[in-house]
Amino acid sequence: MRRLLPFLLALPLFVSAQEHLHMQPVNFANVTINDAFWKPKLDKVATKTLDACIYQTEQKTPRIRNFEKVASGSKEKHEGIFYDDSDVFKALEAMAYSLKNRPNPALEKKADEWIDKVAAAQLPDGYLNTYYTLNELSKRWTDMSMHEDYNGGHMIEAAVAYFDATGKRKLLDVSIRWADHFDSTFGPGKKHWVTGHQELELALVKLYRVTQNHRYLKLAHWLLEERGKKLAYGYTWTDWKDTAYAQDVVPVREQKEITGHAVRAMYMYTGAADVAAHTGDEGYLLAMRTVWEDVVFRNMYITGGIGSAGSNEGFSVDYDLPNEQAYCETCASVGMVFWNQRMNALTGDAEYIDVLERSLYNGALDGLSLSGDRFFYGNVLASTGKNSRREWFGTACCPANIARLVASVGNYVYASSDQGIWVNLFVGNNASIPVGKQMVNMQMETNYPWDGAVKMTVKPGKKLNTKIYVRIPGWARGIAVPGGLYGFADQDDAAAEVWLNGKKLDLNVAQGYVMIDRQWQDGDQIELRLPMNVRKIHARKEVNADEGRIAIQRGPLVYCVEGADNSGRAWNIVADAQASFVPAQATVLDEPVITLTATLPVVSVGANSLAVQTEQKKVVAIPYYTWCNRGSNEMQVWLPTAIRKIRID
Ligand code: FUB
Ligand code: ZN
Repeated sequence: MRRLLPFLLALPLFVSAQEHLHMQPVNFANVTINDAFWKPKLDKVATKTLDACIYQTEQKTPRIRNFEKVASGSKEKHEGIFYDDSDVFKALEAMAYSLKNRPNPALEKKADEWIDKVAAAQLPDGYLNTYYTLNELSKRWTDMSMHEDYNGGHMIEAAVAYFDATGKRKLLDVSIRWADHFDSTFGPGKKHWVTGHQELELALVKLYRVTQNHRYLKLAHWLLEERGKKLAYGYTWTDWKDTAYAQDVVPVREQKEITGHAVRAMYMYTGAADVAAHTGDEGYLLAMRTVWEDVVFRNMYITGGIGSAGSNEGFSVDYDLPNEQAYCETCASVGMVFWNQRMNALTGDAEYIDVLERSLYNGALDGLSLSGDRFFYGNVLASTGKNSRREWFGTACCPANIARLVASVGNYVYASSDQGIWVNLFVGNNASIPVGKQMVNMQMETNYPWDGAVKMTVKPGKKLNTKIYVRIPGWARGIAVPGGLYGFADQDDAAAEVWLNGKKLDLNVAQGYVMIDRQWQDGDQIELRLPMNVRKIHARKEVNADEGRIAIQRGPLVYCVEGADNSGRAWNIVADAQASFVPAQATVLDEPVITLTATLPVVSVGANSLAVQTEQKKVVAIPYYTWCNRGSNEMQVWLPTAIRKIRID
């Protein structure tokens, strides 16, 4: 028992068999991040982002007030938007993760205060929704588009996270009562329901895992099965376009194409993958792979962002990936991280982590300012200077979403099973990883994403025969992205290297990993050396927006040219194919970065305004996620390779 105790203590409070998973992601609570890239971001979320969320939720907007009104029996109406409750819950979830990373009694007190207010707003039958309770209770559960389920789902996610972080059950009990209320109203032999904004599905699986109550898993499965049967058409969705918008045209297991609202889609496929992890539903897996290919092969930005159209906050037609008009919501990139993690765990294939890494370091991280308290809702890939990071939004789904993702980023570093350990992301950390019945300590030291050297020291405590799988990113093997939507425009023969205790190993890569099978003992060392040459990328010819242009990438980071480093201009630069970009250490505000500098043709209007002139100038590119932190100014990710594509006005 004494041997088992550290293992039990290191596990999250709840574990459940997910029989059909290839491996289980290692919970962030087991992964102490201590590197120079992510650790300051975790700290910034804890000190700045959460403060911003709390201030906006409690003081600047009526979100908390709505709960207080319900609790006090006030006759006042709901203020704000019908899905505002969800922002309270998402902020609570981020607070929970942050408390686990760095205990903070004042933050915990604030969370407890909010939870008391939420609990006081619950009706005796378990219903909880401030919009309907204050405005028109008799109409509750009459309109599937009204996010009652979405709000409930976010409450469940917050409850599970807070219970895990603090052991306190109050919000969990509220959520159980809410879920029981939902379960008593909807389900086989009861009323039909198609979630208007998917979210509850994945949340119910989390509730199942913590309570071990099978009813919640069945309910999640049932909700997924309700889709695509036209149950909401003519009732909630009155236009066929709306059914595509909500991924409700055909049943989930028959879906082949990505359609509609990007965040809805991501949350739904995440939920479907979670259900499949328990049920082994092959239909879901096949459908998700086909839809995933449609996303990644034809509809994803180079930043890993998705959902190019503002009209539906989602997907339009294949290869329609405008840069200046990109919608590319932060929440959609967060959803890409969720879904790709699940796909990796179901299949054991690292190409999902390639996509996850791209979305995380680029599309998602761009949503959070370097100061930690400003946000992007949409993440354009080109700007004429009209974009700015904002303190908050009317629809404020993104701020707390990026906060909860960053605070729990440790979730994505490792996965394990009784067969071994999978190293997915390269983040300096000290981790306790369950392998069968043994806990393995793993220390990772790295200056990634700036440097490609990753040193891992393995300490199993007692000798252990097992496999360690080290991901070799696709971008380090000549694969810019799975499926070839983007490809490298240049040749680079530098290859990744894996060393074990000072001896170089053959690079046999299967499913994106190098596997090392041996008897491990304390102090064994794996070194990964990733080639960090600057790479030029082009898009498939079908992507009109990127025609005649290249993007720049180094390691997992996509770069952009911003006016702040280039005399205010970013649209008058020609990146000829021969240009060579030289890395240099620099800072963007207080963020240490590697910038890339090249001497390139820069076009400007001559003194007499009658002619243009082209001069060779030093041009600086910065990591995309750091742009627009020095005010609004021009920016481009895709640089023209010919003068006919430049803009000098
Ligand atoms: O509807 C709730 C959230 O608001 C969605 O996920 C976002 O796209 C925004 O519309
Ligand atoms: Zn959002």
